[in-house]
Amino acid sequence: IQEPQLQGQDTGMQCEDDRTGIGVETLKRAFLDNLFYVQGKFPALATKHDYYMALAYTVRDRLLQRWVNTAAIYTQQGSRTVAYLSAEFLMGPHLGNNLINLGIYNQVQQAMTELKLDLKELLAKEEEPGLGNGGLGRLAACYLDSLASLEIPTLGYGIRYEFGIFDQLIRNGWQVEKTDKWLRYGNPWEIARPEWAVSVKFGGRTEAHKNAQGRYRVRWIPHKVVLGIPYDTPILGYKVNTANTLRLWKAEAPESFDFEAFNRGNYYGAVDQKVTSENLTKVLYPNDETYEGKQLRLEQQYFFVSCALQDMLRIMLRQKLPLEQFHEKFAVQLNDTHPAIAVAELMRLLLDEHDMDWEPAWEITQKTFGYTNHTLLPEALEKWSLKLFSSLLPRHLEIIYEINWRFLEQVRHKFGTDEGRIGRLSLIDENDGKFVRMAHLACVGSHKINGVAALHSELLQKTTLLDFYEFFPEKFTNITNGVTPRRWIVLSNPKLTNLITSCIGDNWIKHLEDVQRIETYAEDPGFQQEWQQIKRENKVNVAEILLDRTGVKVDPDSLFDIQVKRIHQYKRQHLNILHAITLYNQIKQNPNLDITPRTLIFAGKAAPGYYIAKLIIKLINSVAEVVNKDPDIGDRLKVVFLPDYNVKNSQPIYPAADLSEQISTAGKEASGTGNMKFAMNGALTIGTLDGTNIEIRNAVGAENFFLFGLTTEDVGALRLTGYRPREYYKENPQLKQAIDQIASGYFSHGDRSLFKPLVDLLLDKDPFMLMADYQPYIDCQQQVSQTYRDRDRWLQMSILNTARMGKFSSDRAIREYCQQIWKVQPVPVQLAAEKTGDG
Ligand code: GPW
Repeated sequence: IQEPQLQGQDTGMQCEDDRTGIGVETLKRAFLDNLFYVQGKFPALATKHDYYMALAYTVRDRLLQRWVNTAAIYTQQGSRTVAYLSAEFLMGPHLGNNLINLGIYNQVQQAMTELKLDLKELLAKEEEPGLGNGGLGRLAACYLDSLASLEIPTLGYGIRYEFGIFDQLIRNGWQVEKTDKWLRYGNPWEIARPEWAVSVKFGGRTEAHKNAQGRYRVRWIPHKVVLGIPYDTPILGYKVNTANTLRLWKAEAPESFDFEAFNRGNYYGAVDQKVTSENLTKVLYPNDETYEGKQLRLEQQYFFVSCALQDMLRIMLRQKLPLEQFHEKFAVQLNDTHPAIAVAELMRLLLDEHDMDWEPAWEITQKTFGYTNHTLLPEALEKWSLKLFSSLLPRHLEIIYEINWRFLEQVRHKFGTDEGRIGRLSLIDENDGKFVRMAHLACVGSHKINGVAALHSELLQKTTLLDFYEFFPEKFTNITNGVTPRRWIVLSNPKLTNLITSCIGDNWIKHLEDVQRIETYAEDPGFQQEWQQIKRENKVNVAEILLDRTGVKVDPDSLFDIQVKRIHQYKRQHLNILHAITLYNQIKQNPNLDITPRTLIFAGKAAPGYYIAKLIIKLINSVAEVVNKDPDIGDRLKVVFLPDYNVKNSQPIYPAADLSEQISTAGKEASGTGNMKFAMNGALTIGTLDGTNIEIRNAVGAENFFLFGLTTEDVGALRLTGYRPREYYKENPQLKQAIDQIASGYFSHGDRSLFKPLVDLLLDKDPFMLMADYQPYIDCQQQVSQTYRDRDRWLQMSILNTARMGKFSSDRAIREYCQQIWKVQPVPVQLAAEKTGDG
């Protein structure tokens, strides 16, 4: 895909180093060498997985020089560094991405071909590190790619879950969860750094003592201690030498003398302790946007945050920087409230472990943190019961009380004694039991608070965080999300990449605004023809995947209408399925109906405990079963649920879409990022005025976007005036028929009870207003079908969508974070060979 650029020409001479050279002959030799010396195999005995590992190590060797150099330069220069704290990093497979960013995809492909191997097959062997649930974790991964590509010194800090997000199977139409054993065959991308292990305390009590100056200090006597072991993964930027670090922490039992003494003669007791400690980082909580108040989850959050902050302090001490400069050395970003305990932990470290006084410690803390909010959904706002919190983190609770007391004093000073306001702002929720409000802690402890789309940031200021906005408006800002074009165009859609590059060169890969330049071809018949051809080939590819994984045969010439994302009521997959049923009924009522043939593709996981979401999956599969086998329907409509949606499985999907479903209830989807991946790959969007849909529509032009549905204001007004979903059902025959069929067992072999909970919910409460949005959605889909028949118009719209998506590169988002929040500059990295000019 790209030319080699950094060094190395394959001259056929033996001048290249086996660990760094990127000529085809060198790559082949290095690959076979790794097969022998790392996997201990010769080709006759090697499995596909052995070959994958040998290739991964060959690529890793080429990363290492950049990684080591990057670290050396950051250390030498004492560079200001971004620390991105996130409970989730949904990285996706590393191999393909590293080949792209190294600029050696083509050479490696050729090397493998010459060895009679298929690079695609080897890429497919990589177990994906699924250390995230969905959008939030994937955003962190896109941001690491952009940070490295923009040469910004960065450490990503998180948890090395032994089991990531579960694998999804579909059995009899239901979701079944299977453990994700991603580390089973080893992970060639990480290096353990046990020499930088840290201890993390839990539970116990605190006591006062006096320091050397005779001032009161607090000592924490914990109930247990757990070791954190860092595992580092290099994150290479696109065609730069910067390789930053993703540092994930694994919990282990400490083997201290005390511990052994305590367990003397009790071997089983000692092993039991070990098991309990290591449980901490066993598994990712699979809930997306609902918090669950579980002790282990709070332990995970505190564990990785404490490891990260202690690691930063270690780096400062090693670089001989005074701790008063903490906020100058590090800009720490909180990815939602999952790491918000960092505010109290940094205070504790500075006060208790480094003997600082409150005022300077608090100033440093506030200047250090930025907080990104990712949701307005009340069920996602984390709050921990005081009982749990105090038993696990007694010292942090004391610190939070002190922060709160001082903060509320300031509030009283500014607004007078307004008890209502004080109650709303307090870090402690006392409405119904007592809780620590993590978003409040994050707001008070940060110098900047941002939402992730224009609408979301506005709503934050007007609703969820209104009181905080009134108190410190200058802290609030918006940074609209973005996604990396390296993974989501170059790697996922090589054909489109080549077409674009052949027209305008490859600068757009680093500067996505440049892709605008294909606009001049939007009506060019030759270009349109190629555009269409590529889309068709990408659809054929997905058709093969669907046949292979589901047994359903779909027509690549039908309109591919795709909704892939976590299953959630607010995302309204069930509104989409109501459209499927409506189309089905229209064909059944008029068997000769000349409708635009469609393939409806769904994919996504439901949280294992989210009953209605799982029922929606069952409904999709039940409708699919009836529709797909009905001879009256034929190729005019197919419904498919692709199991086990993850980063790897999603990469072929975006390039194959004609229509992107972004149909959340207005005001509920903070941003959305799948919407960007689709539009960049030339899909048109059908969507509500929600999250980033609004900004995508503004960018691509209203005439190139299918808009429908209630606005956020409409939603609020309708709720206030009394929303009666059943009225819509009664008055709309198409809607009534669809709901009645679901209720009557039409899709469930006559079983009337199966979908009753869902039907009742829609008719009685309909919290996400599907009934109100149904007809506008159906009408808009009719528009889509009409437009699709005008091939030239559709192609023009598709090209313009890709051309106008420049704003939605994560590079743009990261530049904004750097300027507005982090105040951090690029630090270019040169390789020794480049410096001496002999490379
Ligand atoms: F609830 N998001 C997510 F805000 O994927 F924490 N998981 C989550 O737990 C949360 C948010 C949380 C998503 C938003 O739903 C999506 O709209 C947004 O695009 C994405 O985060 C990245 O900002």
